[in-house]
Amino acid sequence: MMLEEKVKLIAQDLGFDDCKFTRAKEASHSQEFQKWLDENKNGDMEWMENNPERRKDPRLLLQGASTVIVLALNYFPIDKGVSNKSGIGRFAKYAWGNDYHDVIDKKLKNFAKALEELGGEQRFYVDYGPILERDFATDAGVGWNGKSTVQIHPKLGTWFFLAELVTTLDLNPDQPMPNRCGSCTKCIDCCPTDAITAPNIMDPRRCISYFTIEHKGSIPLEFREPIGDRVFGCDDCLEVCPWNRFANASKEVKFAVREFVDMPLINFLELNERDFRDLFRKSPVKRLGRERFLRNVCIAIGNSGKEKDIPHLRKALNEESELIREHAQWAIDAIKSRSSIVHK
Ligand code: B12
Ligand code: SF4
Ligand code: SF4
Repeated sequence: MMLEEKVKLIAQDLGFDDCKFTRAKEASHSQEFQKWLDENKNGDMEWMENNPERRKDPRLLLQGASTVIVLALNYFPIDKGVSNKSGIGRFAKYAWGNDYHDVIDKKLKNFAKALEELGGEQRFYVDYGPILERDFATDAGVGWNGKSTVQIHPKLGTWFFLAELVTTLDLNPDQPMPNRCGSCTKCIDCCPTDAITAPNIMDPRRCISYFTIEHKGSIPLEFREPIGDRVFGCDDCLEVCPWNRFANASKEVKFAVREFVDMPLINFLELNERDFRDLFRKSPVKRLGRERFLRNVCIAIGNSGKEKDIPHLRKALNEESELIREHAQWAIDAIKSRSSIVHK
């Protein structure tokens, strides 16, 4: 069996949905990335500024790096209608199950061990690593970077994670595929905050995913209403993508839908630190922390709640955190101003 086939078999055995190879070389859009940094589009994500040269070129990650192995893992959950009930906040689908970092990290460790036996030395990454994952995914022919900047796979659509192993093994590269967005602009048109400023250019400082997951402080007033009932991430530019018509449910049991996805928003206001940690154990939401999560919950109640929710928000006005108090007050005012319009 050829080395390439052996590696693809390892990926399949570990449950990955796709595995492709490309050369370890400077990322094809390293200049665009530098421009993005120079324009401070990383916002609060200061960690993106750390050693940008390394992020642009995987040869700086491992001496003798020859190949980038790019992996795709489907996370599409079976939707039981959870996202449509009133009084329930919306979590991005990628967070409906257990934290993908932990799930994929385990698989990558085993992958690296198997490659060692084939004579390779490697570093592996999923999300947190200093590598432009979508550039290498495109070069390897996993899919193409859609106008939303999300990588589209011809069979999985938008609903998959990326992971990479940078290895000294010399593997024959796969062929990139053409960009198949065509004249479609659905993702650009649907974005509630106009964060996709041009095809393939997204400004995180306008993105709901950024505000609800990465942003540390108070949410700027102009973005609070467009956030709607979202409490963690945003899927709008993914949901509308026509390439999702082929998507099937993920086979990974650890991505099975967790109970918190279906919990009434007001119940989240009752969580103390320990309850929060217990409820979101092994979930990516845990890393957000209770304070920022309740900030998001207040906005979602402010946008979708009713007068009966006001007493719950009033309780939140006694929180120690100024961040929570300020967002709870905003939510009370938003509900009141809506109901005064209705009563007029
Ligand atoms: C920072 C980050 C974010 C930020 C910024 C996103 C962004 N678009 O930059 C925020 C918090 C907003 C975010 C949101 C989301 N993220 Co995120 N994120 C990342 C992270 C850590 C870095 C991305 C990055 O380098 N951004 C900098 C910009 C410049 O790079 P880029 O968007 O990848 O753009 C490249 C191309 O677009 C290209 N390019 C630029 N200009 C042009 C012009 C033309 C004409 C062309 C052809 C190409 C091109 O060059 C750029 C550099 O390579 C990656 C993991 C990683 N290490 O790569 C995950 C990652 C991109 N995120 C992921 C996910 C799942 C999401 C969300 C779907 C989560 C959610 N539902 O809320 C959203 C999607 C929002 C969106 N439209 O992108 C997945 C995406 C998987 C996929 N199928 O694409 C990744 C790969 C994590 C993973 N390992 O699976 N994310
Ligand atoms: S994740 Fe939401 S806010 Fe961000 S670019 Fe996509 S649609 Fe716009
Ligand atoms: S919605 Fe349309 S333009 Fe956007 S990524 Fe999907 S196919 Fe491309």
